[in-house]
This record gives sequence, structure tokens and C-alpha cells, in this order.
Amino acid sequence: HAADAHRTDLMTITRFVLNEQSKYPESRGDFTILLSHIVLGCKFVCTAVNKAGLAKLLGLAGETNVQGEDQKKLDVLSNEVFIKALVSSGRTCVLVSEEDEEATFVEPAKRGKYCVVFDPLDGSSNIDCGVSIGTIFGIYMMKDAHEPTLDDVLQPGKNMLAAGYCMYGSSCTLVLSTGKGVNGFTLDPSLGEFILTHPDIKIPKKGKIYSVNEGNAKNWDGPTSKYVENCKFPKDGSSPKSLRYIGSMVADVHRTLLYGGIFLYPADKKSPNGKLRVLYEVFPMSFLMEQAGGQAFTGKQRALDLVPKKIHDRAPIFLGSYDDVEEIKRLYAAEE
Ligand code: AHM
Ligand code: MG
Repeated sequence: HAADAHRTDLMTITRFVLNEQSKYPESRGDFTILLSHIVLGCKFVCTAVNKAGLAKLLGLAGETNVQGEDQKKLDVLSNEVFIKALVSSGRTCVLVSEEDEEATFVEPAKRGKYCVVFDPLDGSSNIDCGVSIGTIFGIYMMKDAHEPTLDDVLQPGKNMLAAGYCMYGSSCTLVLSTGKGVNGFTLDPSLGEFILTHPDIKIPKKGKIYSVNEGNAKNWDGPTSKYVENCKFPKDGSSPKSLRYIGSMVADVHRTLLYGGIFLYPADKKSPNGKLRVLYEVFPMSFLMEQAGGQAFTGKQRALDLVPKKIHDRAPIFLGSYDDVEEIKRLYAAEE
């Protein structure tokens, strides 16, 4: 039985990545080691998020003090866990986290060749009501073997070696691309392992869902307004799209990847660069979308061509199904 084979031949994320990397004769397992430290961080955050509702009673991360005293907020705690896991992997040199104003430069004795940009717990305003949140990450190779600098992370998204996210939802799902397609893994809590459950994810060419914070509509520009209007009142006789917006990027993008459609966080009059951060939100999600056969556009250019000037730069983003993004590109081109 094929089903039986799956049940007994478990494709863990480590096994999967080892298989992938073994195709490169020069590979020495460094990437696999780095990834296993990211995976450890994700498992920790997953456990912490699952306990979040009980945190005041039980304490987070094994802390036993009650009444919420001395307890770190979940996003601060997650950040510390990721930074420490990444540094101790011995495979990183520059780290950029949404939680830290400055980049972290790893001390020479623990240095490796990879740079990791990440948002340890995105969508944290959703924690208190139990809505899905996630970790987003992207991995670069440092530019050359010199002393690491910020330039090593201020590279265009298309230079990323790998990107992914982990969603803490009804199950814990890790979606990863190392530049050869996209694969999804689900945490089996009894094994403590991520198992391949969504091999070779391809986003539908066209979708029936749009996802945007429509509360900002009054400040949108022409093409964004026209696009959303067309979603609701299509002029070509097709049926209107459905609106789904969670307000948690990982969950909104995950649904877009699996079901198709478009996710947008456009520029508006109040925020000319939108809200989302280039390095650890826009780039990893754009990388995954392209790898799954979709597109990612900023309103001006292919998102992965952007070159960030500062580590916390923002950019407008339209990403999802190929045909849906094609339409918003047409509207921006018509505007010029
Ligand atoms: P955060 O990093 O402060 O959590 O903000 C990022 C989140 C994304 O997850 C989500 O896509 C977006 O903010 C929602 O923003 P808004 O509430 O403006 O719709
Ligand atoms: Mg964020």
C-alpha cells in the first residue's frame, strides 16, 4: 500500500534537506545544521504559543512563577530563543530580527557563512485571541569571506538561498524553499518532528480570494483602488472574489499559497511604503510565491529585485497567483 509506505517511511524535514543538499558535491552539511537550529526555534515557539492562553497561570517556557511576574512577552522570548539557537549553530555571521533595532554580529569564534533575517513572531497582536501567528525567515550567504558587514544582509531578495515560515495554527506547519520549489512539513507533536505533508506546493494560476485591510481604502492609490473594485464588481462577467483577511501575514499568505488568490499590503497616503518589512516579511514570502509558480510585485517592480537600504525598510507588496498579480501589474503600468 502507498499509504502504508508513507506511514512507515517518515520523511522528516532534516532527511528531506539532507537529500536535497547531497546533490551538491561541495555540500558539507552546514545548511542542514543551520536549518535544524531554525527548526528548534520553531518547535519552541510552537510550544510557547500553545501554552499562551495558560501563561498567566502556568508561566511560559517552564517558568513556574505565577501571576505573570517576571514573564517575558512571547515575542521577546521567541526572539531570544532564535538568536541563541542561530548563534550556537556556529553557521551564522549576521542576524537581523524584527525585534532588534540593530543587527547582531556573531563573535568570530562562533561564526559561519550564513546570514539569517527573521521575524520571530509575526502577527503578535493576534496572540491574545488565539488566532494563528508565525515565524518568517530568509537565509543569505555572506558576500565574501571578509569581515561581515550590513552589506551582507542588504542584498536583493533574489539572492536568498532559502526562505520559509512556520505557522502556529490548528497545526504547526513549516513551509520551506531552498530555491527548488516549495515544500510543507507538519509538526507531529508526538514525535517532535516535522514530517513532509505538502510536497512540491504549486499555487493555483488564478484564485478566487483577495486579502487586504480594506479599512485603509480611503488612503489607497488609483491602481489599488481599481483592483479591489474589480474584485468586487468584475467587469468581464466573472464572479466576484471572496474577501479573507486575518491580519496575520503568515496565515494570510499560507492560505493564498494553498488556495490561490492575492494578498496585498499596498502603499497608502499615510504609509507610502506600506507596512511590511522588506528583509524578513516581503522577501521570504515573495521568494516562496515565485518558487510556487506565483508572483510578487511592489507596485513598481518585481519584489525580489528590491535592494534594501536599511535593515528595517518597508515596501508595498502584492503577491499570490500568477494571473491575479498580472492584473495588478497591468493597472500600475496603465497609470504611468
Ligand atoms: P507585526 O510585525 O507588528 O505583527 O505586524 C505585521 C502584521 C502582519 O502579520 C499582517 O499582515 C499585518 O501586520 C496586518 O496589518 P494591519 O493590521 O494594518 O492590517
Ligand atoms: Mg512582523
